[in-house]
Amino acid sequence: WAQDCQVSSVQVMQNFDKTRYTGIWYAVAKKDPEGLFLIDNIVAEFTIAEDGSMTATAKGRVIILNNWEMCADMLATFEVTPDPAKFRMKYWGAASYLQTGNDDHWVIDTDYDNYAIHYSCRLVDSDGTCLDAYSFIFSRHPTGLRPEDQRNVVQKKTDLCLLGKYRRVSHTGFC
Ligand code: ODT
Repeated sequence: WAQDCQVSSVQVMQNFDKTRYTGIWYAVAKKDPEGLFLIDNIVAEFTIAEDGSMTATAKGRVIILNNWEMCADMLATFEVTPDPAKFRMKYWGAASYLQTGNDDHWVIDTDYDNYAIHYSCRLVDSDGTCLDAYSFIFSRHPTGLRPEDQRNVVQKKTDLCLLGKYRRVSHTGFC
């Protein structure tokens, strides 16, 4: 059985519970999209608003205007879709010169307490595979993934056809 790498057949988290997903997540690994934005020291915090919708903030080290290194303060709102683990993420920066966008935001897998795997395909090719994806591996622990979660994360990276395309995200206290 060969992997088809079709974006439309990506398996996402079953019965995703956005309430259990709230709180702080540390990015420990990242597959970058074209035009890398967040480099490292990436921390996201998810909240459920009063109306029940999911929102998030994120910080991370970025380099803008060719050579200016700074800590980006980002905000996002999430629009629901018929699949509870698939959102549309509208995002913008606290400062106007930061990136804005509207991306798919899929939760591939999480145990809510230790790890989460996020995936976004920005551009689907005519053959149904992804031409420009990015993906975050999140941990509740700034030190990284627990050894017992690693096997599962490797399996999901493989399922996403992204094995070997991630880099480690360091946390040095820059942000
Ligand atoms: O870094 C890149 O190259 C691509 C990522 C750009 C989008 C970052 C926008 C973050 C907005 C605030 C959101 C928080 C939650 C994030 C969870 C997963 C990553 C998008």
